Amino acid sequence: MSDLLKRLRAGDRRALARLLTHVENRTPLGIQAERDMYPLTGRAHLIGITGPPGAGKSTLVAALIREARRQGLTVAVLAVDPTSPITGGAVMGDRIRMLDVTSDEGVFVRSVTSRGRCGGLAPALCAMAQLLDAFGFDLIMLETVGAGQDDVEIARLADTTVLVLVPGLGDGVQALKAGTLEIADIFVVNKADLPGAGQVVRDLRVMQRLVAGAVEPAPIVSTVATTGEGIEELLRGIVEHRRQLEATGRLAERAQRRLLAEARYLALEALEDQLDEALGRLRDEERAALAARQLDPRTLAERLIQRLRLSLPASQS
Ligand SMILES: Nc1nc2c(ncn2[C@@H]2O[C@H](COP(=O)(O)OP(=O)(O)O)[C@@H](O)[C@H]2O)c(=O)[nH]1
Ligand SMILES: [Mg+2]
Repeated sequence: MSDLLKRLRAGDRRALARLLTHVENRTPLGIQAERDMYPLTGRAHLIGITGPPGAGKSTLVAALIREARRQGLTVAVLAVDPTSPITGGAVMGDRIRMLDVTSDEGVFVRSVTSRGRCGGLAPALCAMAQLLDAFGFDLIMLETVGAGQDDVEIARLADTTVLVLVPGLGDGVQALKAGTLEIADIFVVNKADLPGAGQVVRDLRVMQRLVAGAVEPAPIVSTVATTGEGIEELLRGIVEHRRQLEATGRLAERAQRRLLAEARYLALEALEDQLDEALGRLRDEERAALAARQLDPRTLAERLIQRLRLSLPASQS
């Protein structure tokens, strides 16, 4: 076992930070770390925090960290800001410094910049979250800017998805895409100190009545992230959501769906790589035959499939 991995298992945070980079970049050592630590995962509560830019997500995360620490829970944060990864990370860093928890072993914050090949967040984030889970953090918060696809991915990744809304969102709640509302396990109406917050809450309630079916409407929590108002209630709601998932067996169901999706994604990625490779090795005669209408694409596709070397890229052993 590599030295880094030994240190990780011994609870060394610097080893954790370095291995997270390996996992993010999917180096052989990162892949090895994922495999090695996998049996230790499945304990942490994964919490997705999403919503439009400027809604106060980072401030909210900082406030949640403070509350969680007060309750003796350890917290790791992965902050993703696709529009501005660097400043996004820096802003989060500022908030954390503000908290004065940089020397607190129970808090770990990291910004994530890399994206999967298909533009998706999930592969890197999922693997990084797993490493943090194995390391033993109680709560893992994933902060992402609400940008359509990312929201949905986060919801798939998280046990509990918190959608942060604020007053003054143009057309308000109506402007949100239907899919965005559906992913929320908990709604937060942040900046409750500003005019219009009450209206957002009322709009949400109306919306929930309209779509209400068998499902219980998601709780709505008003917060002022800058002062900490409503944060205790929010954390209580988050913890309660997971407790309910566990009690009804839906937690295991979600986890299984997530892990299958991850396996599918990894297999698909490897297949794509090898398919591209096989296409690159295409013989000149075949290219010519294709153009001359002597070889049809379907037959070529069959040949390509036969030429695939069906295995995942090897990890360091
Ligand atoms: N008035 C008010 N401002 C807030 C509140 N929460 C956050 N802000 C401010 O909103 C701005 C954006 O916050 P930030 O956490 O960076 O938003 P993010 O882009 O969603 O992460 C900052 O200037 C915060 O100080 C709140 O509850 N009330
Ligand atoms: Mg932010």
